[in-house]
Amino acid sequence: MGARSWVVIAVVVLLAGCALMPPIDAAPIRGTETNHVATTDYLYVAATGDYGYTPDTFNDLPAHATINVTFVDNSTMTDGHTFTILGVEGVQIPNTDTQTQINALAFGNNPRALFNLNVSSYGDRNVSQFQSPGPGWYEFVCTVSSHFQEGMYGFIAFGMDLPSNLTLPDRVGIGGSTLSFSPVDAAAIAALVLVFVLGYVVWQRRRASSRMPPAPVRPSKPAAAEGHPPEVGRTQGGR
Ligand SMILES: [Cu+2]
Repeated sequence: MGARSWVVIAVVVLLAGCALMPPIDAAPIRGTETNHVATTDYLYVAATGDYGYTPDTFNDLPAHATINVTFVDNSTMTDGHTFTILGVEGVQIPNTDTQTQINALAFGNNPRALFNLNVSSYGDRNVSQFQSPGPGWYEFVCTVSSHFQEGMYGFIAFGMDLPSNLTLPDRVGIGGSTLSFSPVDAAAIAALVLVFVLGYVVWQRRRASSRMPPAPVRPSKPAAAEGHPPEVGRTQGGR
């Protein structure tokens, strides 16, 4: 075979290779994949020091999918926390529910909880997974004694968004702060601040009044303006 033939073969092979290769700058083909039909998804949630979760709402996670959960303890509470997705669909649990009622929902079988993961101390991090149900929304709670009643709950929706009329706990320092005030603490702090402010105002007034000389008596005689400072208490006729 001559050199010319080799060149022809090389060009043919090169062209064939290019034809078989996918175009480099073409957009990735996503097919029918959307959030709703993903087969796996990841969820990251942290327990906070104010009896909260960050985030405390999850919208539109895929239904019928494997959900990988990472649960982190960002609180310094010594009794730990749980991330427990209750099995009852489309219901907000009243926050007047007792611990016994919460335990029945979380550990009973009517219906079974979707998922549970625990953390026990600050910095603790646990990973697990579960199969999400069909479209619907659920409440998740902390089952550690009294944490739910303190407002440790949130909501998660699969294959849909959460309804807009859910009430989330009104917490101080929501979003990862480890500061927390009970209503009694807050009232005590407010009272202290009030006492301090009142004390300061009274002190300022006393200081001002003790510094200020008695109001000068303005002389009515024009002569006073010519270099004879008026003497308080002396009458005009005394000169
Ligand atoms: Cu908790």
